[in-house]
Amino acid sequence: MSPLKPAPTKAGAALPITGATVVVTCPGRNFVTLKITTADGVYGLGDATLNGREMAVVAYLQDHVCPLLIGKDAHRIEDMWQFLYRGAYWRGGPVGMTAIAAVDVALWDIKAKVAGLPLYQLLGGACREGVTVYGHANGETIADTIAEAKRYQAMGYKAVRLQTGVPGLADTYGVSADKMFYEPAAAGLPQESVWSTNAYMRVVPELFAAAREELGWDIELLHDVHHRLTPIEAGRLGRDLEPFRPFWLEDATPAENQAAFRTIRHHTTTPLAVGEIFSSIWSCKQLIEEQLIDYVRATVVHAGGISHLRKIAALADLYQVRTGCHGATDLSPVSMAAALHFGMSVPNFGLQEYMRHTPETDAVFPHAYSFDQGMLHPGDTPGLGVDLDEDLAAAHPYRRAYLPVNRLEDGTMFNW
Ligand code: KDG
Ligand code: MG
Repeated sequence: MSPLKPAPTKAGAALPITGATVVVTCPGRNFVTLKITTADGVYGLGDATLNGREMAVVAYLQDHVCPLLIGKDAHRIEDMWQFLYRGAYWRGGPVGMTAIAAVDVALWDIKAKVAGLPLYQLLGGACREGVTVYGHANGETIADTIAEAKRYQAMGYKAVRLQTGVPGLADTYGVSADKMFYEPAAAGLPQESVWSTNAYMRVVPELFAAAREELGWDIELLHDVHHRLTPIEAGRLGRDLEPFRPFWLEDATPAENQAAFRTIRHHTTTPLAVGEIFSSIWSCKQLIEEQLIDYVRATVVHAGGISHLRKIAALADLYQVRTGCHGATDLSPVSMAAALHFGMSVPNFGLQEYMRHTPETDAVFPHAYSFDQGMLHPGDTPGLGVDLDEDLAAAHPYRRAYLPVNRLEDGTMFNW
């Protein structure tokens, strides 16, 4: 363990970076972690995991970013962000922005450790008692899905995402045998799924009708379309779900074309969430400024770190758009902690996704955050409150894994 708080130095003195290493580990699934060390012995961690393309970020960091960090002042977080973003000339993109995010989060971790404060205190302090989260209930049938949702309700969750098998399809996004620790990436070549919009559009309203009947109205219900619909289909599904008051409908249509969300908005009052694959503010600028969405799901690890996500949240706040950060299992506990410190401190927090990590993952990344009555709290440990057990990490070497791909019933390549 590095000292959490070094001997006091002159305020404003530089804190030179002396080391930057990338740790890849697979305690059941792959994680990439950047560790930045300073002359005082304080170190910070940043998540750099990009599911299915992990090694591209490893190379970006090791070959191009880490050599730039040595000797730089760890305290100059914004300047470092600008240096890496503008200095690459080739701006944006998921690989580069994930690498920048890892540096940014590691530097915030260092700054907060040096200050002796949990990170959210440096971000303006707590705006709320904790970060309300949603869990994932999924099942092959509607009855199985509702039984899972009841399990979450019993655990104290106030919000739950519902995903159910589509009759006639061999497998469906979001449904897995391994309920609590759902992980879509698998070893070997990408698994090929088959998709039917027609069958899907019929089962989701049935799921929500049954869920309201059995779960009541006090729990928030969410659903992820996972980029599968056209704007007009999304408008129809949103309208069909309106009687059941979903908290949000996520990734209803691919969002490269931000203006497409006007069509969905025109047809439904179901709240819309989008953005887990966004790399920067430019991916959601129009969506926010035209109030085409209600929740922006951009997250620390894939959208440039805490510094950049705060800019997205500040823009969103002007337009009554709230945050709804991605928090799937492919975001490591380092990301989860960063999301919690961010979520504690932004005024327009909405809801945080929380897919639990396995005990194997939690052992590699011991952390201070904890779940209680539907909320996560980042804890009061200085910094992010997450560590990395490097010996244990080394015992779980990288294993290549791919996310699935998706085809229509006639074989046409589609969105997964
Ligand atoms: O790696 C892909 C997953 O992060 C993604 O499929 C999970 O859509 C997802 C969600 O909402 O958690
Ligand atoms: Mg999603």
